[in-house]
Amino acid sequence: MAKIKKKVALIFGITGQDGSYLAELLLKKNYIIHGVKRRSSSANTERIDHLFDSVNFNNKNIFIHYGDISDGTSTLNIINKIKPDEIYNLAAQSHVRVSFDVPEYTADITALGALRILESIRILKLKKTKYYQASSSEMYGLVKKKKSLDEITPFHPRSIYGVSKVFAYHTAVHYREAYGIFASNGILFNHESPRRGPTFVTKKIVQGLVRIKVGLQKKLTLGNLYAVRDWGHAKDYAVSMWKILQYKKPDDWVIATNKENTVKKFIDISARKLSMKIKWVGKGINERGLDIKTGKTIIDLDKKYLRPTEVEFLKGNFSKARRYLKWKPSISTDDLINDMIRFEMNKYNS
Ligand code: NAP
Ligand code: G4F
Repeated sequence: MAKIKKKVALIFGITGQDGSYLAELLLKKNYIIHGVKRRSSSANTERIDHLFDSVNFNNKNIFIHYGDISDGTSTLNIINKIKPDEIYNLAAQSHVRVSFDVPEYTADITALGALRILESIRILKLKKTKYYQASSSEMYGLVKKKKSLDEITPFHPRSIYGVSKVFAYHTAVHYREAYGIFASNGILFNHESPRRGPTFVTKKIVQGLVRIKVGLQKKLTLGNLYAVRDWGHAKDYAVSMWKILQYKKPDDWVIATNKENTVKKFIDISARKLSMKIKWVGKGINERGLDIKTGKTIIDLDKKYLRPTEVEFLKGNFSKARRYLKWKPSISTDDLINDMIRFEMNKYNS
């Protein structure tokens, strides 16, 4: 019987939240996976270490390469060596607030990084290689009407992170139109998980409240409590990335849950699940959350967590993905929070 050739995927950003879930998924789908890791002073592979001894058989299906998407030569060399069937570009300076502090660096990685990968595909004439761009709901930025946003809603980014993602989005569309490259955008709304980086708001809230609960921390300091986000689970969103590249043609897709919550609501739900009840007092930057049982302040605000320009409202309409990709979220925001709390509590329940 003829042997079926395994698909080969190359993941830029494999050490990140999404990269780790995507790698897990593709290994289960029998892919050979190559991941690009940038050099850092610590190992920084904790999100993918488990893949080397469980899902993977004798480490023959997953390979890690040193590289950096700020380095066009290394990016081209890696792509040339592997000649993958699918490239997932998940690499980015992905923190919106940090992009106000390091705008030039953010643009280099988040915007030009995408261009470097697409140029490599073009120069190497890899006609069969499909490209996935991790586009973001941050591109919508200043929305005119607080309604579900879709593939035709105009972009008005509010940070250099958002501006960089708009550049990368249009670069993918351009390489598709100009050179016929199979380049698709997943416009993903916020997605979280136990593996979320510690300075993103959901992880900061869950980690902070759990540490307060077990007596390791006194209070949690945050920024804007009234921003609205559409929070899904990263595991579901990894499935959408794969589906986007399996679709018959390259296209652009909104991936979301179409549910909205404020940061404050996320805190209240998380606290309730931990049997903590919060009473909110004060206004503006002086607003505080008191633990009803003890009367002590457990949440306060600091201007340093506010952004010069905020994205106040994000909710996504994923009808197109539901109809054509047969994708829909399977994990509710409630279960996302349960998953995140369970993970944090397990650190202290031994
Ligand atoms: P993340 O956890 O911050 O992961 C980012 C990944 O990019 C990490 O593996 C990081 O490596 C890597 N990276 C950073 N700079 C690099 C460079 N110069 N060269 C090579 N790799 C580099 O982000 P995520 O939440 O998984 O998100 C994945 C992608 O989706 C990002 O592009 C993000 O902007 C986008 N996105 C995320 C969301 C969301 O809600 N999570 C929504 C829409 C779009 P280190 O581990 O070394 O830092
Ligand atoms: O968790 P965040 O930092 O996520 P943000 O800015 O929405 O960006 C995330 O989602 C994007 C998709 O829309 C991705 F493209 C991007 O890579 C990233 O994954 O902040 C969420 C909201 C913001 O409105 C922020 O102002 O929470 C508010 N917030 C309030 N206090 C805070 C804090 N955000 C952070 N990070 N830290 C706080 O203390």
